[in-house]
Amino acid sequence: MRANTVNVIGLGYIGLPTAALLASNGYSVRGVDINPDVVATINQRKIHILEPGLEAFVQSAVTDGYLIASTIPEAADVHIICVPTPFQDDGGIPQPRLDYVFAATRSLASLLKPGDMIILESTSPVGTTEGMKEVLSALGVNVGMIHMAYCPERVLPGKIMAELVENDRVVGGLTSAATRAVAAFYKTFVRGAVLETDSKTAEMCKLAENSFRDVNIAFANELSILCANAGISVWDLISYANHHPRVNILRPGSGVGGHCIAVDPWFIVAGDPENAQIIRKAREVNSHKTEWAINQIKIVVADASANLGKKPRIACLGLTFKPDIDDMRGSPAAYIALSLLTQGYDIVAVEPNIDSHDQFLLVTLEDAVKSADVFAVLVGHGEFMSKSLKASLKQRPVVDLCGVLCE
Ligand code: SAJ
Repeated sequence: MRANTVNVIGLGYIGLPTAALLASNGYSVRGVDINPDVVATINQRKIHILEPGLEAFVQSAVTDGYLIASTIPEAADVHIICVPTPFQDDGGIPQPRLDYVFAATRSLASLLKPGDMIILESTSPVGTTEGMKEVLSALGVNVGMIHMAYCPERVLPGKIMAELVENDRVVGGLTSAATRAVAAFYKTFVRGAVLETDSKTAEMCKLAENSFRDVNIAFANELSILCANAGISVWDLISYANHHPRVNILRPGSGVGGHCIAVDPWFIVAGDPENAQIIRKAREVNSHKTEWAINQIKIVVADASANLGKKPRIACLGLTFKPDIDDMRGSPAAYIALSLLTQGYDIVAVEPNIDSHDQFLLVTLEDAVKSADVFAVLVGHGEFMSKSLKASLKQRPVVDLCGVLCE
């Protein structure tokens, strides 16, 4: 029997697009969030996050009555948990916090009926799906009658609506019956392959994917420092090396930001600190790259100051955590700019993807070129990849962390 009703718990970057997509596929969806403002916004057919295409999906889903937002879940055939899994950083190895996952699990206990599916999509340490089962058992739920599985989200911000449908998915159930039931559910709205495994493999798979990227970016960032010290252009080097048929070096930058790649590897490290050596080192290398960048900028500013005989104005080009988005979460670029600002440097910022910022004076690229003395390219936005910018900055003091002036 096809499932008809779905609770999606947590209406953030993953939950809301998932809820809207399911509604557009004819499911009757209750979107659940503890924040009443989020709930009110969605019920008014609006959205509280920026994601291309999402608003149109939400508008028609709510108008047609397939999506209703609420602060509490109700009885349903499928319950999808998409709540945050932050980590706690007390100075040692950051530890994952599962309070939101377990609170969401507890909120379902009195609603469950035989055959229901509970699916965890939040990035989580290995064993979390089993932990949810224990939480329900402790509350007296007969967990043998519920299909529980882990199915990680894999979408890229900016392309979420397309990737939710097109990407392959990995489904790992606590039992093979759960895996089959949950995989059959995803196949009703996913065009990519739906791969079946167990819950622990699926949990590790998500962490491994993001750690793979972190390790590869760390390699590029380490090369960039080695090359700078050796007087070699890392961008030329990477372009030559990538002509090898089995080499594909990623791009160095101002560090790794966002809420996934800079976080998820710690879930592996926290689970097995002794053996997760490369993964831990990669995190450290990528964080070090950001501190190194701050120092490079200070060196160039000190030179400019001596030449100009005054305090130079620094233009920080880019503040977001990666190119061509407006998301500032965990942004190394914003960290660099803020760190210089709080140390008394004269900073202006060019960020074409946001309208205002409460800490930085935002200026246009044109104004920055006219008024600043030193330029720090912190994010490789499309707007900065122009021949005219390259020409304008040719003879000026520049720290180009993204290679925009070399392309
Ligand atoms: N970055 C570099 N050099 C590169 C590529 C990225 O410095 O060559 C930096 C970016 O500037 C950014 C950070 O890495 O600061 C992360 O950006 P990203 O584009 O690599 O990844 P996210 O965080 O936007 O999305 C990732 C994706 N995971 C993988 O590519 C393995 C996405 O598919 C996941 O769904 C998402 O994490 C998630 O939610 O886990």
